[in-house]
Amino acid sequence: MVKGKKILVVGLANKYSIASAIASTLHENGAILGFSYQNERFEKFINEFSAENGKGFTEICDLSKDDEIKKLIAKAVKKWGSIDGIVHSVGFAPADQISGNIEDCITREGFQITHDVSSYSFSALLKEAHPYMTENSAAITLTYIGSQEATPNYNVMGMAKASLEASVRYFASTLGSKGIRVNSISAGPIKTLAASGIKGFKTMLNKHGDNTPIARNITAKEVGNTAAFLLSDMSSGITGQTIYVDGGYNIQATSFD
Ligand code: NAD
Ligand code: 0WE
Repeated sequence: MVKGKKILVVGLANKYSIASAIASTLHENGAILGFSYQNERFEKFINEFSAENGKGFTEICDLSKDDEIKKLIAKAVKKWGSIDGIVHSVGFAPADQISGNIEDCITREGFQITHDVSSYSFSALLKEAHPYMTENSAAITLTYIGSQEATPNYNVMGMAKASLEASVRYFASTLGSKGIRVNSISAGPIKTLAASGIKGFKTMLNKHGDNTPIARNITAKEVGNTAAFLLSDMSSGITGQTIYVDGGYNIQATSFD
């Protein structure tokens, strides 16, 4: 499906990361992977993971810094000559921006940081990488239904995800003629590092699982499989979309039971 494709994976922190499940599936399907990580804290894990799953390279990259994004893409181009795929699996909000009522928690600085790291970073990557992306290449990012529905506590992240989904449409629109497709996966809740920092997450996860058409939560592996499809030529007719991997949760109306 993605055999021989050179794919850059951004947003791997540990084995629970959605990026980890995506990278394993890509590796199992013959892709060559390069990884970037946010800071030194993740270096050991990334190097070990890359040795087992990558056959590519690893590079530190704080996505809030333009010069680090430039260096990352330069490294990929130096190693590979061109790029066939990008996985962006990154999100961050200061903790106070994703807790309580929006009118109490939103701040100018919190809004700016959340949108910078969670939305602009995807645009920044594509802005830098697109000249080196091949015909039949693809980029994906991860989003959440809180972009479309006012979800308790998700707050400023929801606003940033709405911006991220819009950016997918804008980049898909102009990069399509160059053979580059851009899509997002809207995943149902999964227990990861980012999620474990959220109070009441476990209760939410259980309720969510009971309220999906498939009567369970989705797995990171299921996101990985969809990611491999979207990065492969099997999805050549799909661009600018938000693909829901949420067990069908999003198609239901509010239950009045
Ligand atoms: P995670 O904590 O494993 O991954 C988040 C990643 O973002 C980490 O690798 C972290 O290092 C990286 N990151 C944060 N700030 C960064 C910066 N300034 N520069 C570079 N990297 C930075 O958690 P995850 O749940 O795997 O999250 C991945 C994506 O999936 C996020 O976009 C998240 O919003 C999305 N998502 C998660 C869920 C869920 O329930 N876990 C559901 C839907 C969508
Ligand atoms: O996108 C996310 C979580 C992203 C996230 C998580 C944290 C926790 C630690 C972003 N920033 C931070 N900052 C921290 O300091 N998800 C889709 C998972 C998630 O987060 C929620 C959810 C769900 C689901 C927050 C509130 C309500 C639901």
